[in-house]
Amino acid sequence: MHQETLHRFEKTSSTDTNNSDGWTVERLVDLFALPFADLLYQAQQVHRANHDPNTVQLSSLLSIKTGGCAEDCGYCPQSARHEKTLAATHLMEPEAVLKAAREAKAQGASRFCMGAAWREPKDRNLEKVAKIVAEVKSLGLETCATLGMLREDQAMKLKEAGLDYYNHNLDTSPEFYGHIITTRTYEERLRTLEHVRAAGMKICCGGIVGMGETRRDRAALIAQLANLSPYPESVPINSLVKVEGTPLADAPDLDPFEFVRTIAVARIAMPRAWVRLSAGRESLDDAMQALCFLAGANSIFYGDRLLTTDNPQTVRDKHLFARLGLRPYAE
Ligand code: SAM
Ligand code: DTB
Ligand code: SF4
Repeated sequence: MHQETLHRFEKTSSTDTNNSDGWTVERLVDLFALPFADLLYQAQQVHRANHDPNTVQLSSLLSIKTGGCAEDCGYCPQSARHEKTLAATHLMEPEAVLKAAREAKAQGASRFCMGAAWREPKDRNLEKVAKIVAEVKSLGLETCATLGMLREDQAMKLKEAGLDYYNHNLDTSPEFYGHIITTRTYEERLRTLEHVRAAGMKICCGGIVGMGETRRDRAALIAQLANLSPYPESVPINSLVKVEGTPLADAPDLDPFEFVRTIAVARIAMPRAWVRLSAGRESLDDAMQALCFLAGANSIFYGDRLLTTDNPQTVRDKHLFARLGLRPYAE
């Protein structure tokens, strides 16, 4: 289907984003358990009914404030509570952020995502970020930020500044969550998502697989996401990047086919979302990435760095897109 037609459809159809019949964990576990070919076939059908299957959206990331974070997220190299910690930086100057945003745009990114290692932003920092957001937006890029927990008035300020998406992940199932993070609750995360919605922004919310969770946990994460009403417009599926010095540095490897299955189940449960093949592409070979696109991933992080770790080089992604006949999404 042509992209323009799809977008008109997106604006007029709201029924499929509400999931009024709900997704149970059981139903999603059953999808996970399908033979691989059957699962991918279903995911492809849903994908093709809702998206141009040869278009992939490109989001570039920048860490605008790195390290020294008060939270204890077990996967994260930016926590100040782990054995090895990254040096904490100040919030970047607007001009340096804009330079990175211009470069991302020149490389073909359509969305620019700014990340800060905060539990929550202080009001004076939020003002600074809001100004940066307005300037990035004026370059003609979609904007996204991930700054930790937000109050509703803070979300309103970001919306007024021109922020399109707010990223705040649920990370894993409610049951497994306490094994990974103890300094903020699942409920608090859900509350931030409510504030983002109330402010009228789009939600970018997903999680991480490969942290030692079970398949049922992966299904339960997707159930949480899919049953948000409406479900997130953007769903990043990260594969754990194992960073030395973090508690999860030695987490057992996850079978890459299970990662592909997670993407397929997310696609089936959230037909219209951008499902992003997110962190962890450095450890997936080209064939595995192609399977992720077949399973319904239609967005990637694009650019040589994620926040603090490496991502595939842009030249390599351009080559992969050419080999697969994929085009970057452009509005
Ligand atoms: N501090 C803010 C917060 O946590 O909400 C924003 C930045 S935080 C780094 C954004 C997300 O990056 C986390 O929620 C997590 O899902 C993801 N992330 C962080 N470290 C990761 C890792 N080592 N592997 C995969 N994903 C990771
Ligand atoms: C998301 O879900 N993944 C991105 C983004 N949202 C902010 C972050 C991935 C971080 C990977 C580890 C790092 O580079 O520090
Ligand atoms: Fe801090 Fe975010 Fe890292 Fe958690 S994921 S330690 S909140 S930067």
